Amino acid sequence: MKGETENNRATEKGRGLAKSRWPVETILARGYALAAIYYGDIDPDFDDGWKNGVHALYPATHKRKPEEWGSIATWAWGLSRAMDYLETDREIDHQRVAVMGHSRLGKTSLWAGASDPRFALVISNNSGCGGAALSRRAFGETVQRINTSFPHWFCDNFVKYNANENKCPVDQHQLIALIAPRPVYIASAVDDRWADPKGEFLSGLHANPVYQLYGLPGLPAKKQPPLDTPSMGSIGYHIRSGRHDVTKFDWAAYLKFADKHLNHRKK
Ligand code: GTR
Repeated sequence: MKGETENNRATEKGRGLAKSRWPVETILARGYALAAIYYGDIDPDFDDGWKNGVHALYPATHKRKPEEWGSIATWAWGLSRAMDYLETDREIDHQRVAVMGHSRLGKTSLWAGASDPRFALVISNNSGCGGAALSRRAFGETVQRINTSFPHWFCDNFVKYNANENKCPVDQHQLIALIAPRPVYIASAVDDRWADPKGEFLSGLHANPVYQLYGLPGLPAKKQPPLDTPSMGSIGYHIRSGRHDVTKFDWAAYLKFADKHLNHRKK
């Protein structure tokens, strides 16, 4: 899923600025196709009282309920609609589609993967709070912080857990577990403390019991691996050098993980 620009709206000026995040030639050379979606086309990333994006197609006939979709769920819904299309495209092997997103779109790819089992593999790049990071650690970005900065991202019920994470009956390892038995990769960056790399690792680790119910290995690393050293079972994880970004190192790991699980060369 294509990431945001500086002011969260696509502009001509911003076109191509993040191209280092998209090593298209490497991806194609490995035998994969790549489709990118601009998330603002599904639901623009600002709080407008649910009037823009696809929300306009679902006019409110009732008062919005506290469990109704926020923007992250809307973006994930858009990914499922893209999958509807991919299922009709004979050039695409729709049984081996991976979904990948960075940051707020890493949160989105996890939710798309959890809610739509047609995604055969799920990748979260530096997704942080509301993505792979455990909320209960309240390290870096907290539930209160994210709900304050981005009131449109989650359903209104999430606000109940502002500075009250322990009252929430679930945490993000359960989001990872919802993807089981399908493979999921969680990537952190060491300087991206806002996203809580340790909390991202722990949610992978604590999803293991569910993968084990399927007889699968889950995440092999029992403690956070050294820098730049991916650990790959049915759950993959790495913490790489550097900041909040998507780099060649990240893609090399994703391609290796996809080769391992999607086995695309042996048809
Ligand atoms: C930050 C936000 C994070 C992350 C990031 C991004 O401002 O606090 O949760 O999603 O934006 O999407 O770039």
